[in-house]
Amino acid sequence: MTDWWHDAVCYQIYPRSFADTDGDGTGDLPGITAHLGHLAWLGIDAVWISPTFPSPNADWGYDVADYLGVHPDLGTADDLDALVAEATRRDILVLLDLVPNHTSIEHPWFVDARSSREAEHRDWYVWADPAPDGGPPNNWTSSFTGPAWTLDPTPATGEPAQMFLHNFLPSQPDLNWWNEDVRGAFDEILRYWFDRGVAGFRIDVAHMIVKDRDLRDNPPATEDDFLLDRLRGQVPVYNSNRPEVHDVHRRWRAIADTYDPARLLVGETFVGDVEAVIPFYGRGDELGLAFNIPFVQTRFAADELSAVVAETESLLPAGCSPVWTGSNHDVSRLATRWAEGSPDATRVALVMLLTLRGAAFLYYGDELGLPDTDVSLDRLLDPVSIAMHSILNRDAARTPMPWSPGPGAGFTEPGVEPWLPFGDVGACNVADQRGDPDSTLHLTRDLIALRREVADLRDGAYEELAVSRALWAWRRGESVVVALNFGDAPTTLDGVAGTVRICTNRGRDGERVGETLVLGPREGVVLVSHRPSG
Ligand code: TEU
Repeated sequence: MTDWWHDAVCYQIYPRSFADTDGDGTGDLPGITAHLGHLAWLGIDAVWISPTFPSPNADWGYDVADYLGVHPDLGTADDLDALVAEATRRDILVLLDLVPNHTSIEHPWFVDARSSREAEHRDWYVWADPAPDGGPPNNWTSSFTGPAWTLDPTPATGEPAQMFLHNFLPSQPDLNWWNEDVRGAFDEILRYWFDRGVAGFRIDVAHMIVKDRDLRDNPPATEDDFLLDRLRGQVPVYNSNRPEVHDVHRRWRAIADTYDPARLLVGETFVGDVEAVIPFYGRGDELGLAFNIPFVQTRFAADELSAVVAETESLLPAGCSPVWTGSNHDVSRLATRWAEGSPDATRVALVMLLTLRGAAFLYYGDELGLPDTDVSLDRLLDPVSIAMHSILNRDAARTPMPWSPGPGAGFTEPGVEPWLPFGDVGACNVADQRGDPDSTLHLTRDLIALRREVADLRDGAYEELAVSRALWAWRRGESVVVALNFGDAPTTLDGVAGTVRICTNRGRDGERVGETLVLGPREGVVLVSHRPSG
């Protein structure tokens, strides 16, 4: 039997920014529950909710202080149960966001760990003596730049101070995944949520959790390396993507597979090339899906995107599905980053995401073609963006969902200042787009509905038909051809026939194509042949 996620359309919710029901300017879990109707109407199979756990919010929830709780800003455990129950009633699965690489500095495990070298949880984290000169024990840098080690003040016991490892902020100490008790604790965390009806987890930095046991130095980056590695000046050979991480993924998958339906583990496998993404699927016995970050980071050009897809398709083991996404809470939104503000290009991107083989993840607002919001330096709340504001603005993609035009945007009560500023809610909102059959929202919904209707869009093999700088066309199974024109000039594709079921220019829906498909500038077409496969 095929697992449910192979062709699923999932939807990432950044919970602080989805809908605020208690008028404090911050989104909450009842807000998500209240808007499940929107997601059911869209045809979404599952939601991934960015961290919901108690957290001091040094990294807005990605610094967890209690893996079994609910952040009071977002609601209560009962609110989460109610959300899962209502989602289940609407056939929507709920994925939470697990952060196993590190905890908050305020997690009771770390509070205990730093209290003494003899503390029960000391070895749950990665500690090392400083180098003889007092500096860090090795050259590892944090993913957020700067050394990955912080000296912890001498414990009250008077023992000499040691340094703890943090691959992210100093307030996010890395767990020690060589410790069997850490592994056991996370087994229990998985089971706890799976037993409560949670359908799976997005796993934060899934590739990074196990570190080199000997803490060896990383080699320097060269010109050929991944951009982030060049910025950090080193390739994270020893603090990331170690071979032993796969043991942990297999262990989690074994737990996930004991549930019915099987629980999904979708990894944030933040690696620089496609070849490195594939091993996270194992032989179908590791992560159910592994995010394809190279695809997200590829420029919006037919030849470049198609190359990533072709490589992914050629390397993935049989029975495994790719997963495609264009936006998330760490990058600029696809409407801005890929489409550079062009609504037509945004629509082409949505056709691409929703018609490639595999699972698709939309980020809240993608269904509207929502662009980034210009969040000025004085309004930034993400510490990483504040520190790196000349090159990074993660808050630009984390601003409130525009449900309607006017004060409050349907996100919060009129007059309430939202936690991050609104964008131009008059220009882009759910209510207006619901009323307009030509809108990007209706396009997204119709694409999802077509996936349900045409079996080849769910499980038909991907076969590249044509690629140039501007044109990318592929077949799905016997009956579907997708053709996207990324360019500014019209183009043609010969040798295809069928009915235009969906065109980004909706006026062409229903057009019959005999032999040659003509594509206008920045136009995408889903053509279904007259022998539909079901
Ligand atoms: O992201 C991991 C990660 O690699 C990114 O932080 C990336 O390096 C950064 O955004 C620069 O572009 C995950 C979460 O998605 C992110 O929100 C967290 O800040 C991070 O882990 C730490 O938990």
